[in-house]
Amino acid sequence: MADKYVAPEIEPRWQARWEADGLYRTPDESERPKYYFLTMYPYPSGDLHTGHWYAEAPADTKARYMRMRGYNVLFPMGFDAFGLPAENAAIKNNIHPFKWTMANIERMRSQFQRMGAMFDWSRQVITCLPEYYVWNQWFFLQFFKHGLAYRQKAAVDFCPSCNTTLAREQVWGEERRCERCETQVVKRDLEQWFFRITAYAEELLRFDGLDWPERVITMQRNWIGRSEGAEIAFGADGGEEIKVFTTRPDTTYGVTFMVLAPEHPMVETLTTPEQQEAVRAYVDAARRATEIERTAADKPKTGVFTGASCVNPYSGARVPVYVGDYVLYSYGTGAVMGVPAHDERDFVFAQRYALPIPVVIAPPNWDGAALSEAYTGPGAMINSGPFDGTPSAEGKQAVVAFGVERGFAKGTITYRLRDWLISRQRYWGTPIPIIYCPSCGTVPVPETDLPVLLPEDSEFVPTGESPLKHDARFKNVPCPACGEPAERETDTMDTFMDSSWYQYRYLSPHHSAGPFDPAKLAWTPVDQYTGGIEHATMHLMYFRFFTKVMRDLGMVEINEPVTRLMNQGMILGEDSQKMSKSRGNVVNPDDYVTTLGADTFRCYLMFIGPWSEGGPYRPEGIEGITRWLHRVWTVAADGPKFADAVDTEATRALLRKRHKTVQAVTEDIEGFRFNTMLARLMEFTSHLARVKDSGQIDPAVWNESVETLLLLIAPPAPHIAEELWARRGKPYSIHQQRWPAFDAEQATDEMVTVVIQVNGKLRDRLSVPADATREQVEALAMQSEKVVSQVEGATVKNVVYVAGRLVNIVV
Ligand code: ANZ
Ligand code: ZN
Repeated sequence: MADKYVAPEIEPRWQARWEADGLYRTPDESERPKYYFLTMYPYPSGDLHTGHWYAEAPADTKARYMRMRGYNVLFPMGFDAFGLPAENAAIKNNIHPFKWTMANIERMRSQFQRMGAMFDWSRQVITCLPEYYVWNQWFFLQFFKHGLAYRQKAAVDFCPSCNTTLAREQVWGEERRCERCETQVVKRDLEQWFFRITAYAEELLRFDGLDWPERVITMQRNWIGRSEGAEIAFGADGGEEIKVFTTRPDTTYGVTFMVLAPEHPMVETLTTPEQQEAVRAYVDAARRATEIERTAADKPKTGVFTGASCVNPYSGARVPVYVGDYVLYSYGTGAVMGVPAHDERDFVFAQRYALPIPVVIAPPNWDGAALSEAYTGPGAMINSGPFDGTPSAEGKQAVVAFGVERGFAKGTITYRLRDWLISRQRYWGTPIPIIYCPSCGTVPVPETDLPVLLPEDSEFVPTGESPLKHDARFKNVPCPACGEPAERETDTMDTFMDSSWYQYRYLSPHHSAGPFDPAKLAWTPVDQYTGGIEHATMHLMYFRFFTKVMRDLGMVEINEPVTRLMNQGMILGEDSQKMSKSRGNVVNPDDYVTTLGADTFRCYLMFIGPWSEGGPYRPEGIEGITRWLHRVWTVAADGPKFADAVDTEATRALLRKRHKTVQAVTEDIEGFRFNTMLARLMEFTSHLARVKDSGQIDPAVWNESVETLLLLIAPPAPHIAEELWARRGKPYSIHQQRWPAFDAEQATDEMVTVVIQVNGKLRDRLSVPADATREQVEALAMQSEKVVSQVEGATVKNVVYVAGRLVNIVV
């Protein structure tokens, strides 16, 4: 009897060997086809937790499988090392963010290695190192040069008592109070840097050729929010024009009021002296609320009359102008024409302020009575001058064309997507490479002066203002253009910048002549990307945007960074809640790894349920996996003692089981169904265990079957597979072997025809698998329609069964 399966002894031994041999180094040149498998890199928060394992172990399994399928697989890993948590932890533990981050990275990398993941660590990327973030700065300069980076005032939260701006996390509660002094914050406009992602809105709506989850595509579509409609100009008092964006030009004859967003510049110019005070109070209050609060469906639609009016260019009607916070300044033109009969928000607004609600689109079977709610459907236009009788769908075009001809309307497309605000008033990020000079203005740092290093000795405790502002040595520099004293930009970049192009850095992580070596571009695009659904919009939008800009700058030739995307679900605590320290439901993977081993934990996580769905952790399930791996050991570590006689039936059955298993496991891994893959492997193992002791399996078939089992478990359980492979005297390494093939014909069940009789008379013939049990065949016979019609109402007295030949039902 071979010694027992002791994972904690086996696993570190193989890990050291793989590392020493560079088994997982990915060559750039290979005869094998390339396969770039990218999984979202983690934030170096300190410990590799179960969530990381849940994301990475199945990804590693798939990557290993692709390698065995004959691909040259690039499977890199790195750390998303800038960002707020490092600053917070640094403050709490009184340690520099750099030290804290690098120590965490060390620790997490060794945990990844202990997981048995086949990452090629020679390609590691750490975004907080100058050799990485220098290219963030370089990209920024290219964007700037091409008009894709610009500076503009944008609203940030500001505490009037502390006299400082606040990060979003520093604003508390519904009342939006400062976390330090509890004063209500206000919005303040700060000059901030933006990337012009809106220039790509239309292209970002196209997903041709992408194998992405429908859910992500929908989320991105909604995020971009394309609306077709028209811009219509209403002449206001004093000769100014109010432009509105509407998706329903067909309702224009039903406008009874106008609403401006509180931030709209015309609020100030239009408000009459009598309304001054009321309007100002309303605008101040509105500026304290967030967009989400302002546009919540259940929030009352409020407003204040400005005292001014404007004229509907279609009907000539004069309508009052309000300011109201359900209108957002950042969308469309920041002004809305109120059509209460056909828009829900306008309807409640009109009711509240007793404004008329004329119907201009006739609802079906409408009797002319006043509406009790807005009618938003289609219908014939009425009370609409020359358009009366026109169906609303047609009316949209006709009304716009009419206005275009007369110069007060134009067809437009509006997007919800906003430009990407990249400025952060934080220390732990990439400095923005810009210098402000009193005489030359905004001067980009010359490329030759990069990187602009993040000073290590700045005070980084957040004050709400950019910490670098208080670092005189950083801030005061000569202007690169004229040499006179100037000031650096002291904001740092959003960390989504780092992850927007990191997949290119893995190709040549230490390349110093550019963000990546163009000679390595054959790796792109990424063939498979995996990660959490929480990145469906921001990261995955910026990611696509970057590649499109890089294409337009002539750096790459692809249109999309990722061909195939897969989102895993989330692993929850035993209580089905998100794992968190405060809930006390956190599962520590290290505990399992040191006792049961990484293979067990990997397989267990994959066995919980479909990877795409996630689910709660169930500690009892881990025993099943433990038992299975011990059984694999018993089956494969040695033996059997082959008898002289060979049972050909049993041998044939094993062979068939082998082909069936290879086929099913292959299909399951392809489809990321790791749970059913493991179920098949368990079944196959049981089959092997069942027939092992007889010793009557043909030795060649036995050995082939056992070795097939090991090859199939090599991706999910790489250590035990390698160990047993070696014990069987097979050549190192199992991870360099080809994935086993199967013969579809041999994988299908052998069928036999069974005759079905009722009281000795032939009634039906059924084709059943040769290895079907008596119960299965009897059940099938009883379901046969021809049998049912004979047996109905009668009592079955006896069933005669001749295996593989006949069923006779006696009634
Ligand atoms: C008149 C009208 C009549 C409208 C009607 C709708 C129905 P989507 O589809 O989301 O693009 N709107 C325009 N700008 C706005 C802003 N800045 N803040 C809040 N609402 C705004 O919505 C477009 C519609 O939302 C526009 O069409 C406008 O109301 C409103 F029977 O114009 B509509
Ligand atoms: Zn200058």
